[in-house]
Amino acid sequence: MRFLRAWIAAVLLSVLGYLLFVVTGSDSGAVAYPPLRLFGELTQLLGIPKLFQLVHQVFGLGQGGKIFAFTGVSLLWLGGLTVLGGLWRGQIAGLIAFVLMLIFTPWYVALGYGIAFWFLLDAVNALLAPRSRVAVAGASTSNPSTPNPSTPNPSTTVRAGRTVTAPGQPVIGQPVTGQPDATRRTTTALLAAGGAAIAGGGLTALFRSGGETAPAAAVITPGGPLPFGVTPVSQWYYVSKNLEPFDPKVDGAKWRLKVSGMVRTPQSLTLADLKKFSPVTEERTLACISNPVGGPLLSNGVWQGFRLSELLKAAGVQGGAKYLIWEAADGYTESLPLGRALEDDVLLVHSLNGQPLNVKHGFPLRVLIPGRYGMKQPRWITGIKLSATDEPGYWVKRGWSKAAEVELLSRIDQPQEISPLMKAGEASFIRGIAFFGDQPITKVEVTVDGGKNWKTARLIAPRTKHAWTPWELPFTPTAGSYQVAVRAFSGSVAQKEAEADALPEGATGYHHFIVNVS
Ligand SMILES: Nc1nc2c(c(=O)[nH]1)N[C@H]1C(S)=C(S)[C@@H](COP(=O)(O)O)O[C@H]1N2
Ligand SMILES: [Mo]
Repeated sequence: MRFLRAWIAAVLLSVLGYLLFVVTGSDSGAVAYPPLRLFGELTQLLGIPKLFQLVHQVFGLGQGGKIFAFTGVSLLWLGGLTVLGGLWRGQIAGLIAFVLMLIFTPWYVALGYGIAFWFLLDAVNALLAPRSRVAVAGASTSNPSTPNPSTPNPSTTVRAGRTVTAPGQPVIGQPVTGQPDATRRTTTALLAAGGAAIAGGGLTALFRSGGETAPAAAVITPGGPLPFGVTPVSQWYYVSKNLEPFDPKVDGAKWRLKVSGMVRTPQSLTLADLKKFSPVTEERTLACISNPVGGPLLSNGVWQGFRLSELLKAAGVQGGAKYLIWEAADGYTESLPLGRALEDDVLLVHSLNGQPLNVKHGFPLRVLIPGRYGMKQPRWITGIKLSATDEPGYWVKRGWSKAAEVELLSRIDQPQEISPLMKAGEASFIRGIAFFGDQPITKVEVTVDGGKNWKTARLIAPRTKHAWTPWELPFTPTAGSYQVAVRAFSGSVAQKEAEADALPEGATGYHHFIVNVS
């Protein structure tokens, strides 16, 4: 019972904290949500390459790892508070919670939650605890051989302002009937059920987004084919360090892009101010470093924005500056050597496929750097800091590549890897895309016999040098089993054949699978 009450208090604390977090705006770092902080700390641990690999080997790929991590965190958080509240009364439990939370939250958050837990626990105990000798005796008779050390001293359960004997309650000292107060029981049940419903509902909401979300650290199993042209926003791949409901919802009216650090004229720009830079529209492919060979974590879109170099010119970069540090509304950070940042292919974009960026994909402004994986390109940016020293980015600190330059890749989309369908004697094509960031694809080869023979595919010229290159090879199969694979070239650079996991530098190896034709 004590543990049930502690659990109720823990759930109430979590729900109230979450409401506070939402009301104060998830993009203000001032009021953090401790379970999320804990999640951040744990993913930092999971970013340790060996540990990451292990978790994914044990728990499978894709969404599994993230759900595992979040479930673990929830258990740790709710379980931890429940144990504290079950063993100690409010003041002590709150104090211990405060001290433990100092490990992963700022002191003022830890303090607030410590105090809140103290009061909530006392309140829940006062409301629901047995408050007469009879009830206490009842608790111990039901378990006579193991006196419960956490059962409060009967005298302390009688609280000021509460009547000890309510109508219908057994009189103190009377023999135990084993019948706890029905009202209290109902209240407990209702509160517990409500708490469970809220906790359950919350968790469901968190994962409603289904198989789409994955940390940069996640590996996803190959999915359906990619549309070869522009990826509709609704089908655009999505990866975030945040659980999707916690992605920052930036208020466009209040938003400012701050340029600070080693600049002559620090800037604070509104969305309207961005219009003064010359507009650039370009089709570009974006890929996640955790995309496995043949995986779905890459998309191709038409972006609209302006050149970072123009903004930096306006701010006037000082002599000693060597790095550009990105700041984002979700606390994500990344950095880029200044030399790369000044090249005129680095864009700040506010639109995708003719629409303003939506929340998921970075409203109001995100970074595009050709030749680098998505992790180098923050969304929801709020600041650009010029610095003499580098600051490793969010995923870099968690074991991922520092430069995150894209690997030369190619993939087969038709037939699909999952349930490949080809009919004997029917004239068809093997199709797919190849991509090498800012470098051109010059040749794509396809084998249908496990690599004994390679045929050159026809390339469909990409509309821009930063978009993927579609390719196709006519193929009229006869009945049988085919080991198909693809490999791409960029001038003298050949796609790596050696298979490597996505962590830490991005996956390599040929996309290959078996097609049975009948
Ligand atoms: N602020 C912020 N920017 C971010 C991330 C993030 O978690 N927070 N994730 C990065 C990663 S790992 C990738 S692959 C891309 C994904 O962008 P998309 O979901 O719009 O495709 O955003 C990048 N930018
Ligand atoms: Mo990513």
